[in-house]
Amino acid sequence: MTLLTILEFPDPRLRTKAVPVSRFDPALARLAKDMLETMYAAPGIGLAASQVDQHIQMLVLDVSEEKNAPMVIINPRIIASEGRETCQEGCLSVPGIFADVERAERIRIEAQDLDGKTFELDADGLLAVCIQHEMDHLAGKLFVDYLSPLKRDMVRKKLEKQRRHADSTLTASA
Ligand code: K1U
Ligand code: ZN
Repeated sequence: MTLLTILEFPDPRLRTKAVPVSRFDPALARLAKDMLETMYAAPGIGLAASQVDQHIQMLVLDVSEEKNAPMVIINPRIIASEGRETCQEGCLSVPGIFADVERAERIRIEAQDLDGKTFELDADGLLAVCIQHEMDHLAGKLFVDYLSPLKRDMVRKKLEKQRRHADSTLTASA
């Protein structure tokens, strides 16, 4: 099993815009597999390639209860959307922080699979929220960007404090 390192806010690499995938080769399939393993281990329900410092338009997700419905979505494009809905979101790149974000309630995307085959997918509920959250990552956007600058700065300070505490705990036990 390969676990990839997940970049954390405010790492500037999370702001990189992902480029479209053009080579559907075994290396891409390997990255998708490693991303799924990293997502399940975190644990999370989604992961964008940008979060593991691979700036290509690929995301993985599994919003099933049983964690037995992995999906790999490449070069996604929202081709229709309707309604607005607010949902509480978390992010593996912003650990321990949860905030309400308003997004489209239903979306239809066009994307490609690992063989490069184009498909369309209708999504609502958690699936729609998760796809939009991961597509934001591919555009270099984070869910904390929907917060006020003041709240975002509070999040940054809280994460810095968490990291200082984790570092001092590690030093004390060394
Ligand atoms: O992109 C990410 O950082 C993954 C993120 C996806 C997401 C969650 C909630 C709303 C929108 C997008 C996560 O998976 S955070 C962890 C999480 O939500 C979760 C973890 C374990 C069980 C259930 C949920
Ligand atoms: Zn995220």
